[in-house]
Amino acid sequence: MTDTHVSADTIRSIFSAAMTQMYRDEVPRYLEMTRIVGEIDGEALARDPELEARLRRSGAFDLIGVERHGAIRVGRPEELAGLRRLFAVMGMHPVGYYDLSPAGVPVHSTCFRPIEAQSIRRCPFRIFTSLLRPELIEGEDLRREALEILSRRRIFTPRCLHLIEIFEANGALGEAQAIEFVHEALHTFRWRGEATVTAGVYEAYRKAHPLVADIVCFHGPHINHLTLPTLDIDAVQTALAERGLDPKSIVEGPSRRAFPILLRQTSFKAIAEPVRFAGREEARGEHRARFGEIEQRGAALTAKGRALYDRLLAETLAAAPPRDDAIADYMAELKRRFAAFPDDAATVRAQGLAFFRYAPGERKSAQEDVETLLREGALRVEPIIYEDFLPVSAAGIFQSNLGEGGRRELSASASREAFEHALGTKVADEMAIYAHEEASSLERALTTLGIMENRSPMAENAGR
Ligand code: OOG
Ligand code: NI
Repeated sequence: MTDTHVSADTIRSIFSAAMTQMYRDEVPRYLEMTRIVGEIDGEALARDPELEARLRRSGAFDLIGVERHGAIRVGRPEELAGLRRLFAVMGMHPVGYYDLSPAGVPVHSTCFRPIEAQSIRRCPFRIFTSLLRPELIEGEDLRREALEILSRRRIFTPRCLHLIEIFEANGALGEAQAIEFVHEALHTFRWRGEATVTAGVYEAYRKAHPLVADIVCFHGPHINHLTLPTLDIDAVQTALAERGLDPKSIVEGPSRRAFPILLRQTSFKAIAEPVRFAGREEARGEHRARFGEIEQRGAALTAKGRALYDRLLAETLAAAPPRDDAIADYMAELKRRFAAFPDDAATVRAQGLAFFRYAPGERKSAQEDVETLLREGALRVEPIIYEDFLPVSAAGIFQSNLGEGGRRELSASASREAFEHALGTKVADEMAIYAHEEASSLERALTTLGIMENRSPMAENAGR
């Protein structure tokens, strides 16, 4: 090969930029949202003169306005396995298993994402990917027909598959190949405004579940949303409503906090897009699936922190369900319940509720004890940002974007083994990734300080 090799991080960056361009063209409202987020981030920076310096220190400044994630849904196990190979070219690997059936959504999911902190910093783009569970479609005929319809489609171009094979054989792509790969891969995620089935068949699936129709009735896994980060999600939420972009009624996740945890997100509701149906009469109609999302991320929680989060959220939902006519009650209840979650870094860390990254500080110290080093400024600590998703939140996203009828009661247990079998590999455990990052950062920092530590930082975190 004469071509110089391109890193996976670079290919992901090119892909993320191309995907963004495509989505802005396909969904103009998304571009409108991008402008609003830009204005609000600008105001947030102007309001708080310290903010820029803080963001620059953590590396987050350069990622302002850069898409964090997108989401797709596929129908067949082979399609999921193909996506695993495609995303691997871009350094995106399956992390986490999400069972959406408790929320009445007949899919299970993972997130293809970069894993190393350095890679995330270079390009944070990830794709939340769901696989249909046909066994949860109600109605024997619909179930059988869905498999038949899906078996007829091919979601990757032959050239894309060939380039994936080249990558797998050589461990890398050359420059020209990388550009071509991104171009070919985009075809898989493009919206074509064309159903593969008749209007009647589409309607049958839409009635069964709007999400099933979105998966079964089209050429492939069109990108269903992209997500921008923001510095002030509450301001974006207000602005979206003021400018008529029709946001969901609540910001999902915890309430606004001094020490942000996990993530908060909101979106404008799915827009109606014209669709041509198959069949002689070339019927036309519309399909509602695609939206734009905004997120603001906080610290990754340990198992202990997550359990506390889950309990407080469950209590909130039980006491004041977020009904459209009672949003203020829900928000007030959320704030009240989450007062039980410590809201400063020191307490969160002392109680082992979140993961932290350590680095050598500016001062020198003769001490060796971590807490003493921190107190004396020889060691610094910052929260590790959560890079994954909330099952509850994900389910909320599905529902509020599918209109009426998006919610069904599904009695299905998680089916992680089946998912991993389809995927062709195990999904990585996100908790292990955060724990490893915390432990290795501490080890590196202590080594840099010249402290020979015998105790293993890993052991220190065990059981969290
Ligand atoms: C994915 C929903 C999950 C999020 O931000 O929680 C997600 C989907 O609608 O297909 O992206
Ligand atoms: Ni999302």
